[in-house]
Amino acid sequence: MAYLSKEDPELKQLIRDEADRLNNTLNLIAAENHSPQSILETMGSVLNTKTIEGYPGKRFHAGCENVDRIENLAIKRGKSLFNAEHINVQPHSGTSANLAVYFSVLNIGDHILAMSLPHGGHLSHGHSASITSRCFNFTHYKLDSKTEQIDYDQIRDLALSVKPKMIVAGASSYPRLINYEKISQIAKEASALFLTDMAHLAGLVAAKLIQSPVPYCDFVTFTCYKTMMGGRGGVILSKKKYGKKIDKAVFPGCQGTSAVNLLAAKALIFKLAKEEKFISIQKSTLKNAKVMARAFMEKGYRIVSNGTDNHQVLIDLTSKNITGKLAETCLESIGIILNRNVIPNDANNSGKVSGLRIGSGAVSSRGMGDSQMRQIVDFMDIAIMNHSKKEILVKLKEKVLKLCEAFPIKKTV
Ligand code: DSN
Repeated sequence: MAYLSKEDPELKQLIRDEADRLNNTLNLIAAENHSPQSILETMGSVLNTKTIEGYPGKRFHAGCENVDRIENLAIKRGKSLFNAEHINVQPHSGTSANLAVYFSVLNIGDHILAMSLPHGGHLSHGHSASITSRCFNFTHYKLDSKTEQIDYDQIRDLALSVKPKMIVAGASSYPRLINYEKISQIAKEASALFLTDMAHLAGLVAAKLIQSPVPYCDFVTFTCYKTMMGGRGGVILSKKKYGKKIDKAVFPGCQGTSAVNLLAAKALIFKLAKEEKFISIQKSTLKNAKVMARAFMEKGYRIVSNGTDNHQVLIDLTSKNITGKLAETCLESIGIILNRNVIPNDANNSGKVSGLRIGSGAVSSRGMGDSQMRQIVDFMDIAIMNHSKKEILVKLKEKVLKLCEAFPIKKTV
């Protein structure tokens, strides 16, 4: 950062502080990951300059010969990685991608059936605070209250009674796998289109470790920075017959120019995702989540749905006499970074919630394995049980730092 150091040392120091924070803490945020240095280089490159309204070969500004090749490379690699008939790599984010899918084939006021946010769904799946709920008429399905897993009969009943134009699967907080085939059958029976938002799962799908929704869906959206480990931004996969509508909905429907540096980072991560290093990080991500879930259960914690099939573990703190908010703050004080999370049928509706969501992606990409996961669970348990005892927290912070120092953030996948 030689130029930044000279021109804005204050800002440079803030960026350095953030790099130190990342290195010196354990990142258990399920929606984050450490990207390879080559992704950071690509995002910070001269590609930042170009304005690219339109699509390769059909732009509204001159000088696109190189960026056309970059977008085409991202398209080719993304289609091949996910075995998709059509791909649009321009969405700025997962929410932009979902909005574009809705607007590509639906009219304002149309009905959509999606997962309720307190049961794991995302804001852009029709939460009342999201613009999606002001444009479309959402009905939400909930999890089965006993298994805390998706209740496919409930989805079918709602689909047949509400007759939505679209059914949305996918979640931001759901530790289990989704039966896409079953939902696609329900969608067919109800004459609804089927969108899966696999933002959290894209890396695991790319590594072919869990079922891909692509064969079963009309549309699949995802972001590139969670398990996918790439740069920021969203992607839409679709059946070929919706390709033109999707492209029109992204540009000019929902966005102007896209960010070429991010398109290039997408092209890069789609290449790296086929390599053994990426696949082995994804394998360890799955294993590490299971190890943490088991370790918490052995210590008497209730884990929502009693386990995990992906990178997430959702802990119910109700019996531990601490809110999600207080646990999040206490863990942050020892260098363990995660987020409080609402759990299904959360009794704590004060905004402080009863759950913690943890994700195994970032610690796995640092190279940590079974024994580090068990150590992390030990640290978390001691901190939660002693959240008001400063001297214990100070000692834990030192131990977390030691663990971080043994596993520096790697610069390559
Ligand atoms: N969807 C949000 C999350 O899961 O935390 C941000 O990506």
